[in-house]
Amino acid sequence: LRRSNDRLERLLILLRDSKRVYRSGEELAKALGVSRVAVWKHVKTLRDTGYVIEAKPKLGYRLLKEADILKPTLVKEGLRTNFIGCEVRCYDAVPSTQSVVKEAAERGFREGFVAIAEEQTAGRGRRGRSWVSPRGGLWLSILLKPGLPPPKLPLLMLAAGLAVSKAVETTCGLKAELKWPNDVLINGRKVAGILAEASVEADLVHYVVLGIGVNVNNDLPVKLKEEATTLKEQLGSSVARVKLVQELLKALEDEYLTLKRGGYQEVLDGWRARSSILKSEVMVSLMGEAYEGVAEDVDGDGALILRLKDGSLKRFLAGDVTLRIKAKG
Ligand code: BT5
Repeated sequence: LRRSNDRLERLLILLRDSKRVYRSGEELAKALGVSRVAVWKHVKTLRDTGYVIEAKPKLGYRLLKEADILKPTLVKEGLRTNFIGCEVRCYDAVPSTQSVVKEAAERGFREGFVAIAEEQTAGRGRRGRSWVSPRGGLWLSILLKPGLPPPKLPLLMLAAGLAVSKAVETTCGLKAELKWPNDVLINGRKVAGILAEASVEADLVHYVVLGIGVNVNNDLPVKLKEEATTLKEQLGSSVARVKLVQELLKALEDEYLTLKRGGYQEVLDGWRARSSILKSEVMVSLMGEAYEGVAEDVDGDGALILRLKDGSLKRFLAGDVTLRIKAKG
């Protein structure tokens, strides 16, 4: 099965490379080391997954329209990173890519390993919340071994949000804002969420499993329609997830390397520039308590600094922020 999958992906790359020019069955068969009948079978499989491939007697095959499936070779082809995505595995359906990567981490996988799923049956948010992950979205987890001091770990979440926002902008031309600590919003609605789960022992961070979920071409349940959105909805047309994931991994690697060399302020400045909450009136909820005030800033550890009504400052390392009214000035 694995070999036949490899051939399928190689066939796709060949068809893509020929940029709408016909490639003869014979040529393709030779390049793949299979029979012409096998080529035809692979073409049929690709068509079944949504690719539009024209077949003409005497001329051969040509690719007219891409399907939007995520496969390791397709993701890696043209990926501009050095180590994030060094190994990519794509799954049809898993409970959560977080668990896949956690298991890989325990088995000694290298930093940069990425697991992507077309669908998650038990996607996770923070603090036991669930993350709706139907087909058409981008659900992935990345294994990182940041070697950061544990107090700096929250910065990783901010860096990831920043990377998502940049990738969305590059790929779709949409402005995506950041809401502390882990939301990416378009026009005030959540388009992506981030989850960082660290394995920490004493003062040592063994590894971090960084989970990113982006609503791309997927549908959303009615109960989420008001608070959430998808790139497709915002753009009015489908988005190529392969391109998006490539841009995302590249942007993430850039931010990550900046953090690792101590460029905390650089990442924070990038985050501030895209923040939707700074200088606005917000409510922060944490463990059943609600605090109202103005979101003053994020500090060097990525904590949120809230100016309370009485003028005092309160620092939050976790919590959920609701935007109230935009403060004037
Ligand atoms: C998050 O949690 O925003 C983190 C989401 C991380 C998801 C990725 S997907 C790949 C990896 N594998 C996983 O299992 N998880 C990660 P939080 O801030 O707690 O937000 C959760 C809340 O967002 C839910 O309670 C819903 O209100 C809302 N929500 C759920 N699914 C959503 C979706 N697809 N889009 C927008 N909002 C959603």
